[in-house]
Amino acid sequence: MKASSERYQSKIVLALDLENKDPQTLVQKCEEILEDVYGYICAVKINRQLVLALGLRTVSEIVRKAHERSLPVIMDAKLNDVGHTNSFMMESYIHAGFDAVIASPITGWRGGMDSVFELARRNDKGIILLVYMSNPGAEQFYSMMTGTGDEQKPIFEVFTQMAIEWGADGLVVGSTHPEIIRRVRTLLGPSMGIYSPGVGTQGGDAKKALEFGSTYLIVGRTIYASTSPRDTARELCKSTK
Ligand code: O7M
Repeated sequence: MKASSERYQSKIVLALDLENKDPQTLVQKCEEILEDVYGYICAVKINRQLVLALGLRTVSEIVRKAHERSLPVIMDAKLNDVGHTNSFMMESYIHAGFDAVIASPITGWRGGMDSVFELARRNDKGIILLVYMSNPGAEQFYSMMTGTGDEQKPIFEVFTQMAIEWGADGLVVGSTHPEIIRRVRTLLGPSMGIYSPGVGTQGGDAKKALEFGSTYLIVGRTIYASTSPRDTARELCKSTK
């Protein structure tokens, strides 16, 4: 991610969340948008909705197209099941060529995240953990206090601690919660990447997120649903260098 971000002078991860009932049109649109914003993004994120619509084999072709442009591709699987099914999903995503997979630390380590990290390490892939979501209701759970007495802290701080202990490669914190980004950055130190979705359409401020500690911005509709995705990506890229 660091090399790609430097190469393209961009902090933007394109969320490729396009929809179309016709699979062939959908693939074509994905490739068109990749071509259009090429040069202004540093990575691509693919959601489960695209895998549902196209199947993993076709999605792996899109991954290959992104790789041809030297762009890393992240699978937003939000993995959160028990070990053996997590392993199966992880193996499938690795086989499809993804460079990193997003998982949720909510399972805990033993029989949950342990196999995910083990597979990632063995195959030289990254794991990015979901620490605080961008939606307005995220506070209900992610800010919930846990522990007793002096040990009390919000769940997102526990997740941040887990990410450090487990050796995660990055964290997701919504751009719509800049104060949380600041707190997570303080706990993390400077080295681990914070990926922040929710820029633009969901109300998140790109510059503020970066100023408060984010490393990368995950951006979907603001770019691909704009009248000129290329111009929008270029402007966002330039204004957040
Ligand atoms: O820019 P948008 O709003 O069109 O899309 C945002 C993308 O970020 C979309 O792909 C979501 O799945 C993702 N996302 C969130 O919007 N909020 C979150 O809290 C977390 C994610 C995400 O990427 O999770 C890993």
